[in-house]
Amino acid sequence: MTTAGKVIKCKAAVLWEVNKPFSIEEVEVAPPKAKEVRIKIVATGICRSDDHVVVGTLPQRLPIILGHEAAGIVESIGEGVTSVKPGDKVIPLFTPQCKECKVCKHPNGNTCIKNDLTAGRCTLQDGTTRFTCRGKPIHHFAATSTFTEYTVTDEISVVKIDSSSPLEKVCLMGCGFTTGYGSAVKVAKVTPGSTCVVFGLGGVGLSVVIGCKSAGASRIIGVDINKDKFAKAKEVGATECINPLDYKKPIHDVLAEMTDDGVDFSFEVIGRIDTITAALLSCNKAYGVCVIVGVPPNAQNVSINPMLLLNGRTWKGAVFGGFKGRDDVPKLVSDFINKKFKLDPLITHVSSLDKINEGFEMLRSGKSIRTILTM
Ligand code: PAD
Ligand code: ZN
Repeated sequence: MTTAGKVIKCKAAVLWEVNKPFSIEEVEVAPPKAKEVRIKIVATGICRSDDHVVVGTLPQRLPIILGHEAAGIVESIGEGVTSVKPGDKVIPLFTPQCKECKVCKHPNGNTCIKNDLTAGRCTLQDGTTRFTCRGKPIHHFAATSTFTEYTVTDEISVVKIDSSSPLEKVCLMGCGFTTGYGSAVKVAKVTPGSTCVVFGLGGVGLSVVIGCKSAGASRIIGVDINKDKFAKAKEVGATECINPLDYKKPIHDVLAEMTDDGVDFSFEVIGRIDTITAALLSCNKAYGVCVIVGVPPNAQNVSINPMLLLNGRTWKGAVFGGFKGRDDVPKLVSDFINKKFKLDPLITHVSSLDKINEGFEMLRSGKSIRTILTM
């Protein structure tokens, strides 16, 4: 029996209030309108950005269905959709690609003006939601909302991937892997033989390490206050790891001594003001490149002496590794299928949507890298 054109009742994890657990609810998912796609989610990862919303540092409109790192299969399409069809394997994109705006048309821009991260409407492009629970409309997160068995996205926020893709792994291409890997290879443009430092060795930081290694960096230093992350970091390519808590000196001074005056490329993959500053100070003042990847707490500023840049440093930031979702994600998935890199080391736990709260607890306690929830 086809579900196309009908409301689908399914299970979803709803966040009703900040700092409260998710509640597993039956939700109604309306059919896709014109230029929209309804997707059966197969697997979704838990990313720290979801947790930023739960704890209130990334404010969104509530109630909401979070989740933005997923893979699934198209269930039905709205009028005028041409890039995907029912049955296609797809990845929802929290950074859309309309292909028409000034940013999409620029070779180096990826934050399409239609992205909802800056707009913060927590709806689809038409300004309304497709989710209802207990008679109330439920908001969308970053136009993806993947902690649900079915979701609806705009066509600009979804991309078809190879039909042989293992969805329970390539879901990481929807955020963590792509963000980290691209921050190294596309944003920083890490060079062969260079020295890199990565602050924060979670799912995104480890993906930066993988990117640095594949770009040919000869020295990759991991920095984390949780030494339990070091073994995995070395497994994916870190040549050494240090814990700032083991030193009396500021960590950028320790790194300056270790690297003869600063690294070529530094990455902040935590989302803290103090480590954003430390990462900037850790790269060489004449030619170092520092990339901000971590999402900092809302409305907090970094104060720096402009002299830190005047000598020649470059300071950049990017979402989604600077990649254009609809152009680049299918290529990354093919690279994965062709064994250019591994995703398995990032996946420490596989669980079900019902266990979402335990999954978030493991992220907060530092016990997991990525937990994948399968539907
Ligand atoms: P995670 O929580 O798995 O990893 C963060 C790591 O940082 C952990 O290993 C912590 O132990 C470590 N850490 C915490 N505090 C410190 C400290 N003071 N000094 C050193 N290490 C510390 O998170 P994640 O890997 O899922 O995400 C990392 C950040 O990247 C987070 O802010 C998230 O919101 C952001 C992100 N940005 C994008 C983007 O597009 N720019 C995409 C996805 C995630
Ligand atoms: Zn994410």
